[in-house]
Amino acid sequence: MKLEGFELRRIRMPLRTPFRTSFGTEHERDVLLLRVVTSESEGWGECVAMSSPLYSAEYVSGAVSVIKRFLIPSLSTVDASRAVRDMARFKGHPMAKAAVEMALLDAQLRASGMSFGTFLGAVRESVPAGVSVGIAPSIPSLLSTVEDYLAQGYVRIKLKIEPGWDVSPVRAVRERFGDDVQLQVDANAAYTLADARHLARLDDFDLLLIEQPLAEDDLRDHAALARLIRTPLCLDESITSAKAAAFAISLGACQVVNIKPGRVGGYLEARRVHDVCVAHGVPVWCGGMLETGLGRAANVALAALPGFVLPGDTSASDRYYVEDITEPFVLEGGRVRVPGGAGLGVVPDGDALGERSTWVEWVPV
Ligand code: OSB
Ligand code: MG
Repeated sequence: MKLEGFELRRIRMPLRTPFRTSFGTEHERDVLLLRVVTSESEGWGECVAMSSPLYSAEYVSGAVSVIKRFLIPSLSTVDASRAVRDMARFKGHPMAKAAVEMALLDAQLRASGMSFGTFLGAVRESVPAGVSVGIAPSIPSLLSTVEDYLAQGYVRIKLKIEPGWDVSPVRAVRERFGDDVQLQVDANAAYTLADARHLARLDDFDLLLIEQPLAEDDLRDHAALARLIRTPLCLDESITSAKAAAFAISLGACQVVNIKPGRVGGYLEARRVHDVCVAHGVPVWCGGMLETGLGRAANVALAALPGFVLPGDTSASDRYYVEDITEPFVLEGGRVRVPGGAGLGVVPDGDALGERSTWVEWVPV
């Protein structure tokens, strides 16, 4: 199988409702898609970098640049694991590398007729769906959003928190919806160890976990915090590789791990993070980055691996977008189905892509 080139495309995906986190408010997603063309098949990759470097150092225009200038020219083969080794000499840029890897894996798997799920080692045909709820303008508005998601069947609610929006929204959700709702919070690194006493107030609400309370590079402080609170500590931003996961676990910096393929450089590394966590008895769940149906298809396949014992941010398409670019992922009894077709098992709709594209460029290999 010969590599012919990559089509890079940016599409504009307006979010159904603005998504506010401790690092900013997203109104629409500027998504970079890759379509790799080989002599035998095509494959799709989605880059999860956001417009601005607020969640991590990467951003869409930077990803476009590094993919064109360095990653594509470094590739010697269609084979995805070989490509990951080719790209490894360039430092950083895991989200850009993950998008290239995803496109190659998809092309390779479509050519051989195998699904992402089968390739990765999925053991379930569907996965339970959680939903990530942004910081709301008021408590009543938060409660009506959560009520709507629970009515749709989401089996776990994650509240975004920040200083000034933490204990009161959690208390309000518990008081209104009861103790049976699986509830967790995500701070996106908005606190410091000096907030430990305040964060310990969340212990009263029987949360599944608190996600990334402190800075990305603050593993020692996370370990110290874990000794000061009872709520299990989960890391997102800090887990940049399987090695980082092993280190964080050995330090006592987390009891749970959020796995996002983009953040760790791809699905192959994501599977290694899963394996390391399983070996240490650490539960994992699949995070999200507001993906379109393409990234969602791959995430849902990953979330079907045996160590994913907590519901992920693997929501239905209509949680994010009025219209997805693929067949929409829908909630069925609180679960999302793992596609069974070759590769990702979904393809983007040509018309939808055309309408949403803001930029396209063909890069030959
Ligand atoms: O921290 O998990 C996060 C979205 C964008 C960037 C970071 C995060 C998130 C989410 C939403 O929480 C996850 C999703 O539903 O895709
Ligand atoms: Mg997070």
